[in-house]
Amino acid sequence: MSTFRNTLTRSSLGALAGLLAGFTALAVAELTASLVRPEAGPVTVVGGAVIDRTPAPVKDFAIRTFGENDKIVLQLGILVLLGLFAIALGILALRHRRVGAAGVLLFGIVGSAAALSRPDTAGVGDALPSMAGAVAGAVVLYLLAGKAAPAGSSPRDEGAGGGWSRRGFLTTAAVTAAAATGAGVLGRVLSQQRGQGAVTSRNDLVLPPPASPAPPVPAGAQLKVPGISAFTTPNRNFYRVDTALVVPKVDADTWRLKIHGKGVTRSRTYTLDDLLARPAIERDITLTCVSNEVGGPYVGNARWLGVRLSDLLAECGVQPPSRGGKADQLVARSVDGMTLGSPVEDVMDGRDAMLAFGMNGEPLPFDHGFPVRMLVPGLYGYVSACKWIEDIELTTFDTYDPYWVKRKWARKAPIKTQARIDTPKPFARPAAGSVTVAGVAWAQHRGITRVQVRVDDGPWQDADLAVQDTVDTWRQWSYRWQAAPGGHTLTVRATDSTGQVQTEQRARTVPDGASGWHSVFVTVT
Ligand SMILES: Nc1nc2c(c(=O)[nH]1)N[C@H]1C(S)=C(S)[C@@H](COP(=O)(O)O)O[C@H]1N2
Ligand SMILES: [Mo]
Repeated sequence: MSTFRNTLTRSSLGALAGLLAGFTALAVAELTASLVRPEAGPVTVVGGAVIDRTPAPVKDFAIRTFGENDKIVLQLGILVLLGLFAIALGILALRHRRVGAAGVLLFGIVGSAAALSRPDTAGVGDALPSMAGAVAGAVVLYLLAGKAAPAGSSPRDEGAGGGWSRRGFLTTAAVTAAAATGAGVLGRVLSQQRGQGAVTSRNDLVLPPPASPAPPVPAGAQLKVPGISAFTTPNRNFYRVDTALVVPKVDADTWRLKIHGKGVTRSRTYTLDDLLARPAIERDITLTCVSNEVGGPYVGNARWLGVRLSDLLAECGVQPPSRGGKADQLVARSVDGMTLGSPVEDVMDGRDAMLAFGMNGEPLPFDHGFPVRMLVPGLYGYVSACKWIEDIELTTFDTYDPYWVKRKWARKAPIKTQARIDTPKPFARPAAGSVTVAGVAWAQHRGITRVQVRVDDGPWQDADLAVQDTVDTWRQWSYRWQAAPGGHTLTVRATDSTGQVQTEQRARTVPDGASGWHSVFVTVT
């Protein structure tokens, strides 16, 4: 009995030693990362490497299940796993100190490998945080295991600290915990300070007045129906989809954009001041994510300020393929190594493809790509809307597959015509009588010309369309329904200006966007 109790207490000492070693490793790694590159921290690089390798259906599942919290869930998952391994290594180290310590080093190697495998790796320096953390963790585990092990229990691993002493163990543990916490906090503070230049550059940015302003949003574009989406999505509510575990903080003063590649006769590099000095265009554009399910939330509309992309391309000598240009794919690359490919033809066909630096009257928020992002009306975000852009390469679809295309998503992805019911909400219980059914419909760059609503299996009825802002924005609609008591299914479908009626055919989001009709079930009381 007492042996059993001894084993139990010793195991918990081992577990504690393991957790402390893991905590020290992470804290030292974060401190090192704050000196090398905050994005090279072990949880960030391992999380990034997991994202890079996540098959499209799993990524879609994560977005469906966790929504925009998917990244937090991923990081928590990594921490929990690390904690469990740390406990196991701690208990192992009671008997085999060197093996336990070596196990910690192994995690350092895994972290370093993950760091070097990221598309945005800045070189071997990125391996440093994980390695430094692992060495610190291994030392802590070796020392603590020595203090926790009874003298002579391990014939081969008799270190200087051999021999169980409660006071020795607890003192070492407390000192370690305090030192690691200090290192971790210092790392956080230093990382924050690194982003300070970017924050200042954003605060100091004065947006130019547009040479080509967007007309005011027509009064009739926003319906006064409770529960309908705002026509212009406020920045704080604008959906965010990207692979960045740490939002890049780019200093506008040192930011550069390079345009180069096939068919570029004059390769050029632009500063933000270069772009701000050009005639600015202001445009309302609705952005949609290919991962948006039918009826889903990953769509938003904003007023963007920026410069015409086709002007810059023309300045660099680029011609669209229809005029003999050699490149048919424009690959945009961000500071975090993301690549997105758009058809050169679409970007230069006269639509308002732009490099934006303003969003709804303020500089781009960091989450949405500060200082500059790309936008192409009519294309899903993953083939057009590069945030934190720093490089544009003209190439061909035959020779280069960007990030998502390597992961089974389509090379070309125009936005599919969609309509969404915003109100009533699913499973709402409206009172019988007049019920307003309303929502939004979008078919960017084609425009919405008709929206129809169906109650149960009844006939399609025309909804009232709100005033159209532009063909590049979504359009609101409403339908006054005389609701009879009981359960009812409301279904909506839209028609775009090409006459194409939104297909009933259900498609998953992979590879080129979801299709099908949005339905909502309600119980009229
Ligand atoms: N650098 C970078 N740009 C990116 C992405 C990304 O992961 N990294 N995601 C793209 C995708 S899939 C979409 S839908 C849009 C979303 O833009 P938002 O987050 O501003 O809404 O950004 C695009 N631009
Ligand atoms: Mo997306």
